[in-house]
Amino acid sequence: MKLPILIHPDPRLKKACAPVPDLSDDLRALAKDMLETMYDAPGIGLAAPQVGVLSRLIVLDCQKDENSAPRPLVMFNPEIVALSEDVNVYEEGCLSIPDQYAEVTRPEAVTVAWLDEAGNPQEEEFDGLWATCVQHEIDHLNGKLFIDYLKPLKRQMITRKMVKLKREMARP
Ligand code: GNR
Ligand code: NI
Repeated sequence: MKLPILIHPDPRLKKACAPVPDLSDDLRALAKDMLETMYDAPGIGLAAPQVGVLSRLIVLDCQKDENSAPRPLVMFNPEIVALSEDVNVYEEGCLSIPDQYAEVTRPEAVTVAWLDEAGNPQEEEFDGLWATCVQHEIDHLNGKLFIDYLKPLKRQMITRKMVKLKREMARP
């Protein structure tokens, strides 16, 4: 089932999310719906708060090359356990901030620990777009958006555009 994505500004996108204490069938079903919503958008990642659920759950698939097999990842309670000194600049976007893009500097590589859908602990190092995306998603779990890295004036400009967009979307 495809889920509606919250658009910034929304108080739910500013909240720190709670760790998932136990995996349940409901949470697994939510992860499946989030993947469907992400692929449909289309996007390369999605965090639970973007669909109004304040739990530490993200999904991602940065395999954007048409020829390679998809690699959907579901991460419960993801944590960055190591990061590189080297940084990378990526032009980021966000499904909660449609059609707005800006360069963000982040560590080039990160090691992430998480629980998979079966509840098994996983750990993997990511680089390139995967590293950027997983950091962007974990930021969502801490109430942080990519525009929070921008200068206040640029952030304000984007927020005003989103307020206007939401007003237009709400009009009959
Ligand atoms: O689809 C998305 N693309 C993207 C591009 C560059 C850096 C981060 C991202 S994540 C984004 C989907 C999204 O909003 N996830 O929270
Ligand atoms: Ni996002």
